[in-house]
Amino acid sequence: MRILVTGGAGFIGSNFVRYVYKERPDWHITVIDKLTYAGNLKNLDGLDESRVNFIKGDICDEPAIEQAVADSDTVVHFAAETHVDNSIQGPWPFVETNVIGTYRVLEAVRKSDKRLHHISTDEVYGDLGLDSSEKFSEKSPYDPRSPYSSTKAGSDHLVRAWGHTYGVKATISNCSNNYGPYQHIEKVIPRNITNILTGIKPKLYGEGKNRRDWIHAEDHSSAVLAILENGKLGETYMIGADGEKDNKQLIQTILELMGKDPNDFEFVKDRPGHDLRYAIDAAKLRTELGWAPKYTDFREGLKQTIQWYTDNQDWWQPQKDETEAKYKELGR
Ligand code: NAD
Ligand code: TDX
Repeated sequence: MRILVTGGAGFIGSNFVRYVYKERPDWHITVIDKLTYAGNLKNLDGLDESRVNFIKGDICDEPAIEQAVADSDTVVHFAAETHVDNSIQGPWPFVETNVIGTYRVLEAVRKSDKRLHHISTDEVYGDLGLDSSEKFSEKSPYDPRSPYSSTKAGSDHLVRAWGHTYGVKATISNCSNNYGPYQHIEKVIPRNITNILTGIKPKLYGEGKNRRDWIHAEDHSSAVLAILENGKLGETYMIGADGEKDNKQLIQTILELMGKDPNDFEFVKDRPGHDLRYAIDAAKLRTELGWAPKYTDFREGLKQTIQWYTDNQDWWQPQKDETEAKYKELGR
């Protein structure tokens, strides 16, 4: 099996490459990644070059993606612009990579008749009420509310249409918020772990009441592999691990696990259009494909993640000042 992973030098893509490398020793993995600010070749350090090869390339570059797809048996498409705050400041790269890039990937798999799994997000369904117990499922209506989520929604629609019209052999998954090693320090968990490690107070947007449903990136990876191998073509699967927390609880747990006063954080300006709550019902994935998460104890997963950022300061230090300078301009 020759698998092509787009965006495999990013956070979840590299966790997936590492997972497949470990779980499927007879597979060959090719990563195609543009290495934007969010991609880092160090995320693939230590993997044997005879089993993993890397192409520095843009999924919007038609000949490059066509060739990479033609040389593989199956494609898992992670490459995207992913940070909501960036999408509010400058939406164009999101339209370009998430919509046009996905179009290029689809045309390439159509041309060489390859299997595709498309990685998407729960944010395409909009948000849920803070006090409701409702969860997103495969049947939830699309209602994206940020430039990021609207471009991911657009990419999902393209994938479905290419399956329906041209018979492209595709599946889609919509996952909740991921955490774990190799996540860029712009995102809430690594930002605030590294804030604490550098003597900066953790920052909570608005009143800290917004809720996210956390899953470890390794559990996301095992779910994607299960769908790739046993999912039904044309189907969508929700991925989530029942890890719902509000942002204040999250920051206080990080502070506590790092031996700090749980109230030693500060509130900052809210994100415009800030989605209130996401929560996932992953019953279809669990019952039809027999998938279950390994990281069921969030505190334990968070503890390991804190340890990873503590042990790997060389990995994130070079980006810390620039990342915080960008936030300072936004008042966040
Ligand atoms: P990330 O920002 O850490 O990594 C994205 C990777 O894509 C980077 O390596 C980047 O260099 C690469 N990339 C960007 N534009 C490219 C282009 N034009 N051509 C080739 N490569 C390009 O993102 P992530 O958090 O790992 O997210 C991966 C995927 O998972 C995305 O599709 C995202 O929408 C989805 N997702 C993320 C989460 C989450 O919590 N992070 C949750 C659900 C779904
Ligand atoms: O410092 C912070 N303080 C804070 O309170 C930051 C960076 C964020 N927040 C809040 C905003 C959100 O409510 O924490 C929550 C999580 O924020 P992000 O890490 O930016 O993630 P989110 O906006 O929820 O989107 C993420 O999950 C779904 C990923 O970035 C997306 O790519 C994915 O699709």
